[in-house]
Amino acid sequence: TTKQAKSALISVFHKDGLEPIVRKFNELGITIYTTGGTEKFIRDLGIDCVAVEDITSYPSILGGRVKTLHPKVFGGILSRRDNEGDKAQLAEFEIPEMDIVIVDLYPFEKTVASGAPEQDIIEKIDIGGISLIRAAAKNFKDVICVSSMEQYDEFLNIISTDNGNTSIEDRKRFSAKAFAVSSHYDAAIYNYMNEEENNFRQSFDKVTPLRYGENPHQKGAFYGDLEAMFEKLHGKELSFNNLLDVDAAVNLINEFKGEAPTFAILKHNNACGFAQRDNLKDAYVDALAGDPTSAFGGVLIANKTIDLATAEEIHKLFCEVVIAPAYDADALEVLKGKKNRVILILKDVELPKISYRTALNGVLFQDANLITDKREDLKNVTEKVVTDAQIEDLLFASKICKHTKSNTIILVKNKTLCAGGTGQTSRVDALEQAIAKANHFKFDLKGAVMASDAFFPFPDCVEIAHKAGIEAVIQPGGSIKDQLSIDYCNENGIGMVMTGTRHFKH
Ligand code: 93A
Repeated sequence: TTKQAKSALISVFHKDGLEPIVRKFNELGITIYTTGGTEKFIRDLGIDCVAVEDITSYPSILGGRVKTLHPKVFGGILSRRDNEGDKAQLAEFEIPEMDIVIVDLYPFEKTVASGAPEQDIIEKIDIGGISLIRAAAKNFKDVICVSSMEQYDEFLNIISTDNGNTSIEDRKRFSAKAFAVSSHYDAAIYNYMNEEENNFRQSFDKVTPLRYGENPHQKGAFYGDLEAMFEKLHGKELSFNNLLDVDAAVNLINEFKGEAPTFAILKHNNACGFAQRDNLKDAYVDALAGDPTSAFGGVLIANKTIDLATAEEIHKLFCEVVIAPAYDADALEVLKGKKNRVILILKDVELPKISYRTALNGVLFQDANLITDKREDLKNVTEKVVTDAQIEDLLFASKICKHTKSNTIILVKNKTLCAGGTGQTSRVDALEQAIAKANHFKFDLKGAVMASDAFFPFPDCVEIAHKAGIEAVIQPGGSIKDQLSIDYCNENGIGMVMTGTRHFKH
């Protein structure tokens, strides 16, 4: 059905392009209702109009935040023209019908792009305008909604062709466009509010094709900005599996930024060697001693500049990737001695605070695990008070534990990883794997400490640990049977601290 428009509400931020429409309305005898700035623009053209304040008997308040948000405005937009009740209520409350709604929203995106301060950006979140658009678009049976300057020409054409008449097809098409405008507008606000996620998603625009995926028969690619994180100095292309290891390595070493020289060796995303010493060479040598078998073909990462002495040690090992914040020139020459060895500088950048991974037919999203257990978080729950030196080792172990696949148990002594149990289906298995590995590589576990990524459901772990020589334990706590583990520790002189924070990693 066609509709003869008799009234229009105009509230536009940008006044450009409006003049011919307003003149056409004037010519067709269409009554124009309008808001402050738009009213001035129309009156300056010498054309008469009605201010919304005159309908609402209410001034624009809160510095313009509330100007059109009123039943006397929205009633006239949303009323169903074929509904007797609606008609009666418009008459009762003296609400004028609106047949045309023209809105140009506050320029939110432009304001964000201009680098304006947050306060200005927030003020550019249009509330009244977006509501006018939604109301008019909903009532497309009776109202035509012009929600974008792009549509002015087409709209002018429509009303000029048939004396202000609009067809239902036109109104429905303009309604669809209105919802495109409003959803785009809200998505822009959402993106602004979720800055972190937005920046992260933008980095997906860059693609690095990979030779293959996890296995040679799988295709692979990396979506992200590797250059923002690394400077590659040497070596072959990084593979899919290298990238996963590099990710694990970077996240792990990030926990030890600014600490004494620390070296980690990773295989299959878990640390198999890890040590902190007064100098980097010793840290590397002792990390390697933790599990020289696994280290073969591993990914190496240091928290300090790699010097010549360290490089000479590393050069004896077949390893895929070496990562460090910097390299001494002579050290770099030594490391470049193997053609394929990838040498990366890890730039001083913040790591993403969120994470995504595919699951089923979608994507799982979560905040990154940003909690690092600290001295202040520890609650000593046993009669035995853990010593200062033990606390150092416990926190050290907990940081490695946080970056190891669950279920995990990490055994540490004197800032050295003795062994870890990784990715086991039971915590007891993880512990037994760790003890067996430590024994195999001839670690004396007497006086070592244990970290667990989650609570102990039974006292079996502390019992096994005690028998292996472990003297202090760090764990989140929270099991209904915590007390059984605590009792066992008390009977056997073990110290235990609880953190309250679980560190699952899957
Ligand atoms: O601050 S608002 O969200 N509050 C309102 O009630 C309202 N009504 C219309 N902004 C509101 N508008 C917007 O004002 C329109 O979307 C348009 O961008 C602008 C037009 O204001 P003026 O006619 O005073 O220049």
